Amino acid sequence: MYQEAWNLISQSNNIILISHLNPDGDALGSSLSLYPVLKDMGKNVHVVNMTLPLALRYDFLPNFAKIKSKMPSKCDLIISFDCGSFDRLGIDKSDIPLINIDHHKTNTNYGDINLVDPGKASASSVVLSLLEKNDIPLRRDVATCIYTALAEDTGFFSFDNVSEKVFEDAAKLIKAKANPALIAQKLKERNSLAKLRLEALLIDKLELVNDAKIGYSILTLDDFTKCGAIRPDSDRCVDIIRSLVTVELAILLIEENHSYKISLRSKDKVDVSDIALVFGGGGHKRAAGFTIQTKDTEKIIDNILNKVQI
Ligand SMILES: [Mn+2]
Repeated sequence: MYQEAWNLISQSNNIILISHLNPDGDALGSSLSLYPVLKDMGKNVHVVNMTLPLALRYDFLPNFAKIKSKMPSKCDLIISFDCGSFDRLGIDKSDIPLINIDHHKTNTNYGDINLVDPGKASASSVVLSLLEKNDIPLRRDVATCIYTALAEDTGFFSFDNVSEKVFEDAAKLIKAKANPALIAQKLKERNSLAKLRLEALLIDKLELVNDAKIGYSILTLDDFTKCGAIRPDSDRCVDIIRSLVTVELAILLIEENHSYKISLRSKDKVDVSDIALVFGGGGHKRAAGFTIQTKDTEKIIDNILNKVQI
């Protein structure tokens, strides 16, 4: 598969690197990590994400400013990153060949070539393997992107996807001059006041059920306005709910224009990707999500609680 993917990349000239809507560090880091490599190979490269605005905490990633929210007209290959299903790319179906680079166990294998390895802690680790198998030396800008993605998807080396291999990969990236302290500071210590206000509101509205083993909260569009917050300010807010000592399952409902986005997190008893799959979403064992076209939050919560036994 890796060889087949590399052959297709080598034969293509106009390449789009695209990641999932509401991108996280893995989505942006893994897609940006291939940009300098493909440019060095003489390709025309476009980095696309259909979300606006992007979270600014990722602005230190090399080539972040190159990300556009529009598909270029000329293209002969699309490479998608960290995206479990085609609809999460936010683009129309086309006949353009697609390489799907991912690590979600719920991935629907929607690519013509699928480099999907659920054993990897991040999509960027799949990119790292692709580069290593083709003897591409690790440049500092590439290492920074891959490390950022790996650090965020492992909760800065604290989640249960952390293994010896993760640290081996991290060591290689640091050897290639990725800067762990700087990356951590850029990602974790640049919150806006609006985000902190949103987090305070979320805690204020927190509901606990099942002997406080399940915690859920709701952020409405009004809440965002009240706090002066924008959508990326709610990234990782669901982790605050999971951090409560009794909570096994954390649920956060975030209102969108015509729907609700539901984020699910678990400690060790619930596989939240199973729940997300029931509602047409996907993800990992400890982190998953889905979108639902209703504004009836009571019904959403009831439906989720009916699927869980803890
Ligand atoms: Mn990921």
